[in-house]
Amino acid sequence: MGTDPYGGVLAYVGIGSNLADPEGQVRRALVELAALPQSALVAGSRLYRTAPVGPQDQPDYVNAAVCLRTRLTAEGLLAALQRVERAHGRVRDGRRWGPRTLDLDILLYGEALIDRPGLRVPHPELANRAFVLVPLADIAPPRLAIPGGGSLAELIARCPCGGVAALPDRQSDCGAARALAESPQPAAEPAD
Ligand code: A4P
Ligand code: MG
Repeated sequence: MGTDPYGGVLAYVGIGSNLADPEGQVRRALVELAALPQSALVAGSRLYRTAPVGPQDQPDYVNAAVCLRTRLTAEGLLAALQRVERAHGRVRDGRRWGPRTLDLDILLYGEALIDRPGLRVPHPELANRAFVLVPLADIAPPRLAIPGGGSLAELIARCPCGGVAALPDRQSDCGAARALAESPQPAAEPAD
């Protein structure tokens, strides 16, 4: 799964929030990601309430994942995601794995393996995190190859998937995105 016949690359983006109405932050982010330039939303996962990984003195998170078809480069996509994070009032206080209004991580960018200062893809913690793998499994096939590390199904089999619970679905947002993904028709081409 990489470059597809309609142009662009299939990229998977992880979404997380545990401050200032996390569910609202994630639902707004889904809408904003659908509007990224040179990109089209292919699918959105359910939303999940997840126990914090890392420092425990922080609230539970809400996590989700989306699949985008994009003509942005990986660096261009990262810059676009960071603009969305800033619009959500994300402040980086330097605390690793600390609380945040919105975190957008590039999980996968086609079949690319990227290891540059400021960008590592697949996301280095992907294989260890149920809060990433469970939403990803909503929108990606089990056979999806993770560059450098087996299939999605293999990663899920190895990862303890506790502490992750789906929130009730709401048709208004990612339900529509999932309907699009399940349609036999190709989605509209992303705008240039
Ligand atoms: N960066 C490198 N690769 C990437 C990538 N693939 N996608 C760089 C996005 N950014 C990438 O990120 C620091 C730098 O990583 C960026 O400037 C970018 O150039 P950041 O968002 O400022 O810092 P961070 O997110 O605190 O760091 P880190 O280590 O990426 O944290 P994670 O891995 O995002 O983990 N528990 C639950 N339940 N749910 C969560 O969502 N999230 C975290 C944060 C911790 N615990 C959690 C959750
Ligand atoms: Mg991050």
